[in-house]
Amino acid sequence: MLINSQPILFSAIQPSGKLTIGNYIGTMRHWSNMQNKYECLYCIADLHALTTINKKKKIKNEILDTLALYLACGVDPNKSIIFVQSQVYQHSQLNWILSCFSKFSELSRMIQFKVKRKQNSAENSNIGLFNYPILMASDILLYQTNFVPVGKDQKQHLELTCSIANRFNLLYGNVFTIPKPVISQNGSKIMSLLDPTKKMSKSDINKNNVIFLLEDVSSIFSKIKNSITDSDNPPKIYYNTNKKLGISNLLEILSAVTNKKINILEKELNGVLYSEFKNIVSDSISKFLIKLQKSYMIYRNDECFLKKIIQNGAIKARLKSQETLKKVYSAIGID
Ligand code: AQP
Repeated sequence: MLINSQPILFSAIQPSGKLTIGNYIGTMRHWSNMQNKYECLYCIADLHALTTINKKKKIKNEILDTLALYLACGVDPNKSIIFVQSQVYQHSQLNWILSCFSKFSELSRMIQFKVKRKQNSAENSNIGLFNYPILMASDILLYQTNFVPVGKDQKQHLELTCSIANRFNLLYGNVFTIPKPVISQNGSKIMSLLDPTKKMSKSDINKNNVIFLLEDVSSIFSKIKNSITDSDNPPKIYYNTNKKLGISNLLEILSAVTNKKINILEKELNGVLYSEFKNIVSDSISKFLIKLQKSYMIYRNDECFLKKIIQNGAIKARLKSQETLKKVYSAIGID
């Protein structure tokens, strides 16, 4: 049973490839606990994924993989609404309306658009990539969301969501709730293993940069062994994202998979060599992934159950989002 008096929390991940430990640490690891404090909506953002995926590939399987991972991370369909974005047409409807309240100049400033455009070459960049933040604003605003747990990379998009909502509200009254980001102090931006100046991303062409949640654990040791640290002599393990990017990144990952605070880890790792530190990190990631993957497999093997969750989630999400869409239509006079 959903308790409607709780604040509303919305979070989503694109099924644009295999989910990474960055996705987990930045958002998913918080989802299970959040169900006790909020009315949660967990969305699989397949429309967003269309901006970057290979268009010849069908993402049906990725959607089911993503859902099974949500469940393995402790999302409970009896407590939360879990749904697939494309099955709730209200998202596309509001997307168009909000695009008429968004400015070209503000979208052009979005860092993620600039980064992805570089990766895709100008002629391969589609308009969806540019409009991505408006669809994200629609996702959030449709549910009168109070809180949005995100990684640091999405902060700018959330600020834009608030600007669009405020602009709309200023004209038409309080149609939309203004959402707040929930960005945790640690782990909100897990970096690439071979280049700790850039974010770990599921679409990275170099798979050695990334730890995937469903990858064979036998590859973890070599990925972590080759990860970039520093040449400090004597080697020292402490958290400092200005001076020690690589070490700090590994500490954030270790902290998330062991549930130990970074300052405790720093003490435990005092005097430890980098090679030994990397062994500890690899070992802890592997243990964590083996447990997660075991639970994932149980859910993933039951497609009937997964499809039922998607069906039920869509019904609930449509009902909820329709209330806001109705308000919006009425505000602009197209009801
Ligand atoms: N490296 C990361 N560290 C912390 N949080 C991260 N997130 C993504 N990467 C990291 C957070 O995960 C949520 C869902 O992300 P998404 O898949 O919807 O979009 P994204 O941010 O574009 O993620 P990727 O992995 O980089 O995907 P691709 O490669 O497809 O673009 C978000 O809350 C995000 O902050």
